[in-house]
Amino acid sequence: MEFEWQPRLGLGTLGQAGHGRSTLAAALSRRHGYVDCFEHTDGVRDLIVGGARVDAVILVVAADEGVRAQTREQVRVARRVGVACVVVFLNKCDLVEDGDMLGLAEAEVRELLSAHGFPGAEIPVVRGSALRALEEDPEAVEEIDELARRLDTYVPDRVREADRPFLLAIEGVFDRPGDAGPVVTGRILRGTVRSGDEIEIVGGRASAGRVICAGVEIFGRPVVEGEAGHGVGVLLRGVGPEGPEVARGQVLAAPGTATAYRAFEAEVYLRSEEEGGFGAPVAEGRKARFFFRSAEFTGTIGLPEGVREAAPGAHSRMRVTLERPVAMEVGLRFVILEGGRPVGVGVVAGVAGVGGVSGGSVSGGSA
Ligand SMILES: Nc1nc2c(ncn2[C@@H]2O[C@H](COP(=O)(O)OP(=O)(O)OP(=O)(O)O)[C@@H](O)[C@H]2O)c(=O)[nH]1
Ligand SMILES: [Mg+2]
Repeated sequence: MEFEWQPRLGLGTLGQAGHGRSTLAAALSRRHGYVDCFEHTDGVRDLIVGGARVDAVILVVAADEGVRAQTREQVRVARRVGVACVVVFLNKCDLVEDGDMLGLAEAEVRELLSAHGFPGAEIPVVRGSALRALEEDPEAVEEIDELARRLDTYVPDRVREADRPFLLAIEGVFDRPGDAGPVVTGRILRGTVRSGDEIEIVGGRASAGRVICAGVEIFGRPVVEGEAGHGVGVLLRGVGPEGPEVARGQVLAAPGTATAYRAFEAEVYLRSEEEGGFGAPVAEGRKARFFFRSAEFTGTIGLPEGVREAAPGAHSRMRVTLERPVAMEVGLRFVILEGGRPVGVGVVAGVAGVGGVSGGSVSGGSA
């Protein structure tokens, strides 16, 4: 075959339970490399808890049933946690003889995707039968190949972390005699940093502002450049008393590329008691610790309009107000801690101005 699918992306399958996620993942993996089948029935939990980055999801919709409740909820959450790309596989077409019905099912999915801010009109919808493909039916196999081709052409290549704007999560701050300013240590999450670069300090208790990188070190040795993935020391010039201060929990960022917020919306999975989570439902107004990147912050949990409690062992939506601003963006993951134990995992789904989040509720079902 001339076409060759490279598993260059984080890909997962979503869809209503029973619509054929596992069968499709098996059919696609067998011919074109690894595709992750989110294992939980609701799929939403995998989007929130799954550590691996998901570049795109294949939304599996059984043609004989069409869009169902889980399909809707998954599309909503996928959008909220920042999944950039969706491709649809209209499965079980072997069960549907009526071409009009296939057209209707396709239109329904496109409409659902559009309602949540995905480009529903242009998203590829491939019709097929994962089960027949697994049984080596040639026509069904060709449909799977078509799905792989559409994934290859439609889903953009992942941007290398090193090619994105510089971002470092500050883990430590040290003063050394003879240096022009403090040395900040941490891991470079994105981009690169070099001596002479202008850097913005964002978030945290300390006042933020712009400083200059006066040197980069790896294991205490000066280097020309630090790159995404490296643990580095960054020597800063221009930090306090007149300039900004610097502390653990802030980030260093390329100027203008990071913003700190106190209030944010999130999609959260609270662990069940058996998983080490809360023993009882979490009420509105409860305080907890939120761990972002390299530090913990105290915050207050808010719940959607009309919701009194968030249940352990389930997915919920929250609006959190932190005591101090943290650099964040949609898609950023965090852990909720209680007495030092991880009791929940969340993904930032929306942000609002520092200190001034406008009135109340977590936004509803549609985007
Ligand atoms: N007729 C037909 N049946 C299919 C097709 N794909 C999957 N099935 C059947 O549908 C049922 C569910 O398929 P799975 O792949 O287990 O679905 P799933 O979405 O992973 O479901 P859960 O993991 O149980 O939530 C199984 O009995 C499959 O054999 C298909 O293309 N045509
Ligand atoms: Mg399955």
